[in-house]
Amino acid sequence: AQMEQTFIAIKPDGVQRGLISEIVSRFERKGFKLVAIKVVVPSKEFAEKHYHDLKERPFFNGLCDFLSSGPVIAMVWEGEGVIKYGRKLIGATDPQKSEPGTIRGDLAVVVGRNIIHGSDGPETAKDEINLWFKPEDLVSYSSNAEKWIYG
Ligand code: DAT
Ligand code: MG
Repeated sequence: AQMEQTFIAIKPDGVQRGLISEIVSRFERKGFKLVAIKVVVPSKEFAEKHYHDLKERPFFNGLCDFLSSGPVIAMVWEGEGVIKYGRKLIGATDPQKSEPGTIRGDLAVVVGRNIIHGSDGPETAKDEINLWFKPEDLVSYSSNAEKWIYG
């Protein structure tokens, strides 16, 4: 594996439920590195761009209304295998099917309110980071823990 970056967002339900620190903590304790973070209320048009792959699905309109209904925590996390493993930390799309121990498994109940988004592959990660952030928003730094996390 090599260093990679993924886009993670805490959706309006996660923010309103007071789960920001809980979710950030799971990525942080794992050993992944936070390189960008902001609070933003996306417009409906922006939500439609973010979810453009799903525009033919029946739930698309409600999904975009929901994402734009309040503050979202938009983040970029970096680390070896962070795209794929980030999805593991998050759990299955439908919280009824997410394993206990995952973010959705532990903290959410229904698919329409599953509290967190994570990029599903290298291409979408790049596209989503570019949609939500400017290149200069991403901070490059080395943490003291890295030599203990990676050896
Ligand atoms: P994920 O968020 O796990 O990447 P996805 O990209 O397939 O899942 O769908 C994006 C979001 O759309 C998902 O987090 C919740 C919503 N969604 C997906 N399937 C749904 C369904 N059958 N009914 C209602 N909302 C759904
Ligand atoms: Mg997805």
